[in-house]
Amino acid sequence: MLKGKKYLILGVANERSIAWGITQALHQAGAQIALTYMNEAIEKRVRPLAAEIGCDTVLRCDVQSDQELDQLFADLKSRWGALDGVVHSIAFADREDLQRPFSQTSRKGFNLALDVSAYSMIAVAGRAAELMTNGGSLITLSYLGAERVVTNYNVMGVAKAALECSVRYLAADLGARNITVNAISAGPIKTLAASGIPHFKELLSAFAEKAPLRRNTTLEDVAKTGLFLLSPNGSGITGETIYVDCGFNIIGL
Ligand code: 0WD
Repeated sequence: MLKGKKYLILGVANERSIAWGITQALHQAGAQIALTYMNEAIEKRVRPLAAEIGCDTVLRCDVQSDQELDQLFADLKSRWGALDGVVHSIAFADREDLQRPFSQTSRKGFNLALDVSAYSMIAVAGRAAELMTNGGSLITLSYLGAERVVTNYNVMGVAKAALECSVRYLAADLGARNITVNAISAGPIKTLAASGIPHFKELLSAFAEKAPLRRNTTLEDVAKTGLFLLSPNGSGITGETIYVDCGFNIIGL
């Protein structure tokens, strides 16, 4: 379905990463893929995964650096010329800011979480759009903590709210170029990033009890929706936050 199409994926940290689930789905659909890593430690984990899918475009990019972002897109331009889609699957907050009371959030911690988890989507989208000469699609990953208070999610909830809002403004900005921009709000999945959230295990079991589908969200659930949004099947959807959470978000009492 995606033969000949080219996708950039930011945020594969290991085989449990949501970005890796989406990468595999895109690969199975015939897409060509570029992966990024933020530092040498992550590079060591990403290269073997890239090899598994025959991907030879593995590039460095810490999204806090404008210079590294510029270099990434310059490299992609010279290798590929054009780009069809982007997966932005990156977030970070200081562990301390997820543990102390929200009212004690530091200015530095706030700026860090918002920079890595929300501004980076804008920085990536603007550069990617220049390569999407035939239209394209971008997706990012969000969480219910953007809208509701989830214990311990704290400053990351504020960052996800900014991210979802940025998705709407990006969609309006880039729509005239036939570029779609959407967020997937995923239910909790046990990944490296999730391990930074205190009491994550309890969150998982409470979630599976309450969710209409009575189970936790899987990588495959998210990957299938990612594939849909990034493929021609998602052509009429933009600016949305789509829940892939086994229905958890609809439950009141
Ligand atoms: O329950 C979950 N796992 C959910 C995750 C539920 C709903 C949403 N999400 C979101 C996360 O907030 C994030 O935006 O999905 C996205 C992907 O997260 P993930 O797959 O759960 O986690 P992980 O496999 O750790 O990938 C995130 C990666 C980082 O990993 P670590 O754990 O090393 O921080 O984002 C990357 C990094 O590889 N990353 C960066 N990449 C470039 N530049 C940077 C940076 N500055 N900071 C973090």
